[in-house]
Amino acid sequence: MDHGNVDGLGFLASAPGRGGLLSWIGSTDHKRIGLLYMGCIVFMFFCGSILGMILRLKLMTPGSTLVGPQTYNAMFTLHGVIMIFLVVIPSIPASLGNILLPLQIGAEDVSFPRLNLFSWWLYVLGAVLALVSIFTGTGAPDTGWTFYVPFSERTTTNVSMAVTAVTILGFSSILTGLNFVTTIHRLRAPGMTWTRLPLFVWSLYATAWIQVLATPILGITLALVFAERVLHLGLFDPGRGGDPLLYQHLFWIYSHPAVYIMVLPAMGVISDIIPVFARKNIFGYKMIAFSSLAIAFAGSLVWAHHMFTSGMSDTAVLVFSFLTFIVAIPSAIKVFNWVSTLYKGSISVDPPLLFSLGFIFMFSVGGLTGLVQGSAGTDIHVHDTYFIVGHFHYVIFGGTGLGLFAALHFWLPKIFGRMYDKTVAKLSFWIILAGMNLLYFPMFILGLEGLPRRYYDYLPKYAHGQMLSTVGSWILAVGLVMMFANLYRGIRRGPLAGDNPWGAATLEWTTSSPPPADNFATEPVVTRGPYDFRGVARRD
Ligand code: HEM
Ligand SMILES: [Cu+2]
Repeated sequence: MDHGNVDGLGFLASAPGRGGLLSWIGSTDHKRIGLLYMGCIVFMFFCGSILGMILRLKLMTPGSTLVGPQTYNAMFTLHGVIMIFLVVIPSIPASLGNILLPLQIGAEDVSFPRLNLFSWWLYVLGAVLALVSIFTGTGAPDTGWTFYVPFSERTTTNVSMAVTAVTILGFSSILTGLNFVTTIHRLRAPGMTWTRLPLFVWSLYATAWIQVLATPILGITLALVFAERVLHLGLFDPGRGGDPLLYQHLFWIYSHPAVYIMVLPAMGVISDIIPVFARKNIFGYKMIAFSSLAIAFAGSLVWAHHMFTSGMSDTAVLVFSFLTFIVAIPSAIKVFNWVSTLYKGSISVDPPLLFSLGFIFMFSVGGLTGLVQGSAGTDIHVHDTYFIVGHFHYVIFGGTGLGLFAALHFWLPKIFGRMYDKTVAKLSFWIILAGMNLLYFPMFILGLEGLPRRYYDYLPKYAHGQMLSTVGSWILAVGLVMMFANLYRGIRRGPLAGDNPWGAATLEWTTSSPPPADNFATEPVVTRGPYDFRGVARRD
């Protein structure tokens, strides 16, 4: 049965008498909830990118231009808060994970559909509070997204509301994680053994454990900052006998694992895409599945590599530096296995594969520069310089961002039943890749030359690199607009995609596009692995 559902629109169609907005914001269908997340995330990405573009415009030339220093501080704070907490952390797990997890394991929904909807409402509440914090109180938060004490306790800007917002977002993330762990344990279709799980599901599983175990620490820590501001307890504020290093430990015990909440699902996406476009079973399935868990575990032990210059003991610096290098091993295993899967594959260069290759390239640059920061000696030189800004944009934008774009190009035809223009998609990929590298590569050089991050003004000797970087941001913006416009147009009036346009072997491709409300006409029985392409045809 090909493209059976597009006319009936599957889960996108409203049930008789229950149409309109309410049937979306009150829906417990995991696919609808996933799309609600996706809409919010794309909107927040737009807001965050505009802020980033303005920051870049300000930095194009030295001196006081465009915005004042206080506004600049508020803008990089909001850019960071929006991009981290409202875009990248929920991006793949909460939107595509929600849509795909039940489909990939052959379930009708997640374990707790109402809790799932509640998570989304918490996300909306957190997002609204974060945005309201800009316009209320005595000024937009200006601490940076890390809310470091003692400044975050003493500044008169609206930090209390911002930390409340982030705490609420944390609860949303914890509940999603709980839901996913339970779903994967309990709702797998007959025959869906642990070694037949698609690798995207494995990555969601590892991510969910981090969400459940690490996120409460962020909630508690930021609640304590709030309490300090209101009650002046003196836990963190050295002026009251508190310990600012304690804050940094608590903050990074969450926030380092959080970078794996951001990147593991993207790695899962890449692991699902590469075999399809190489038409080969994934090389080293068990190693990739296991390395997700290993990254989640080892990644929870390395938080203090953010604090090498904070005055910790030398022993602590040594230990955390060593542990940091260990995380590189499971990450490298994945990269090697993806490349081995491509080797001698029958490769079709479709947009999802291009974005995946972009991920591997950008993530490798980000990962290797991460080792520069992981070794304590070199980190002292690059700490708090633009090198860091370059590094994390390569990892989270070049990595997670491109992973998300790969996933959108891979799965939107399934979710909406229609195909975008592939030529435009490929063109937008190349423009995005060029823009990203022109935007972020100069930052490595600027950082090595000593340009500090988060400074409003800079010496003229940095002007050349800053200018290049700003031009890169314009190229990137053109590519992003082109990509989103193409996807939107495809969803609205692209040609019908069919049930399995890429010839993939995971379960979601066996149901119609878009899938019906309860996913499968009859409960699927799984008899083979997720990357076994025997007898699976490509559509064109
Ligand atoms: C349109 C693309 C983007 C541009 C032009 C851009 C630009 C910038 C600039 C200029 C800064 C400030 C650096 C400073 O003065 O310290 C910054 C910081 C930051 N950006 Fe981006 N960025 C973009 C996309 C992203 C994305 C997609 C993410 C998340 C994945 C992200 C996360 C961050 C974070 C966490 C900071 C640190 C804020 C801080 O220093 O507190 N950015 N970005
Ligand atoms: Cu870290």
